[in-house]
Amino acid sequence: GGERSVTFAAAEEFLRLLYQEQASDGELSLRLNEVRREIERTGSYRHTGSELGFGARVAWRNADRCIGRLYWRSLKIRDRRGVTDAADIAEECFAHLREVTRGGRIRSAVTIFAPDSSAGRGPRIRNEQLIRYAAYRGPGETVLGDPRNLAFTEFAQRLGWCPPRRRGPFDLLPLIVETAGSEPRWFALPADVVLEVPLSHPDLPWFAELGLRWHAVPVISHMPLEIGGVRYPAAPFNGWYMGTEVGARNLADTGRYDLLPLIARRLGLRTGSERTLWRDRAMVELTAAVHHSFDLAGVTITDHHTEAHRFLEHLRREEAAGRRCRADWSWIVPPLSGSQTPVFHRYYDPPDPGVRPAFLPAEPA
Ligand code: HEM
Ligand code: NRG
Repeated sequence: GGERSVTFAAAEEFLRLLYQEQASDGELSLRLNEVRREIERTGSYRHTGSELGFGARVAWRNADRCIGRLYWRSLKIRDRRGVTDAADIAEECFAHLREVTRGGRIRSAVTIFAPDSSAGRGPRIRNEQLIRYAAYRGPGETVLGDPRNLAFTEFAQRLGWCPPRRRGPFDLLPLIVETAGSEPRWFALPADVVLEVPLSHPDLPWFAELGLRWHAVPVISHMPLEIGGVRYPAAPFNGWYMGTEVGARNLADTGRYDLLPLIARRLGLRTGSERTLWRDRAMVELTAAVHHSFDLAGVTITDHHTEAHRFLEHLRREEAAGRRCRADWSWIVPPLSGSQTPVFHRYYDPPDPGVRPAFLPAEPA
């Protein structure tokens, strides 16, 4: 399964959007005829470079959970549709990381591998992000590492990946690539493609001794990209972090690193009663430490106050362009001090799962 043919209707809807937004009408009918014949003959069609670029940028523009959409036009496209061997795909993911990290001056990019077609399934990256930390069970109910990645860590081990001799809370997981008709293969991330930031706090000297860290670049790698009816199952994309993602979620959620009780104790807060707001106070200091540390390391990061204003600017621009901008309130509002940001105090055109081009929900593993 997984092979698919493209409907002309989906191709036409996309090409009309592209020509409406950026080209003349004369060429549209020519291109439509060409694509219609190609679909009849092969069951699919090949996007031109500019169609691919426009499609990927509009998929970002359509990402209703993303607060960072103001810069959707600046997405860099890495067209790697011709790369099909698993080892070469892994190399291209590493090259993506090198090209976007730039010592901390992060830029946004997407690498697009082969689509699903009647000729066969495109490749899949089984990681949810290119860079993730392993998780190990025990003793008892405890977990070492990022509990979110327990199942993935076990999967990697079943494929033959071995954790480092001394297991730690921030061990890098391997990349796992699956190509049509083959077993998934794992590839260790070369050390030089992963930039990490050790966490310290501007006024709390003990904070650095906690040994916390996080990786500089989030690269989501499990969301298929769909453009004009064509589905690209491997299209890893990245921007940069907003501090709350790390400080108020990854390191704070009870199902993740769950660090607020530890930090609150070190802050000398009374954790016996919820009403002292020890969780809230620890979350603020942890997120401030994330901002401070990324700044110190010269790594691009944004904060939720700045980004909320930028997002409202994005809404104004989209409205001025005569477009509707859909947004998912529950994802747009930051997990810290929501009501102190302007994105909290309004509603949005609601998400519509049928909108295309789009980054689609991950396929079940
Ligand atoms: C989600 C910020 C770039 C597509 C998000 C979220 C944040 C965010 C805070 C919510 C994440 C969460 O709560 O887990 C940013 C920032 C960017 C950026 C600061 C800096 C440039 C991008 C780019 C793309 C993108 C380049 C695609 C080309 C998405 C998508 C989601 C998302 C599809 C939803 C992810 C999901 O459903 O799990 N973004 N983003 N973003 N963003 Fe962005
Ligand atoms: N919360 C996730 C990342 C989700 C997407 N966030 C971005 N995307 N900033 C985490 O790893 O914490 N991006 O493309 O920049």
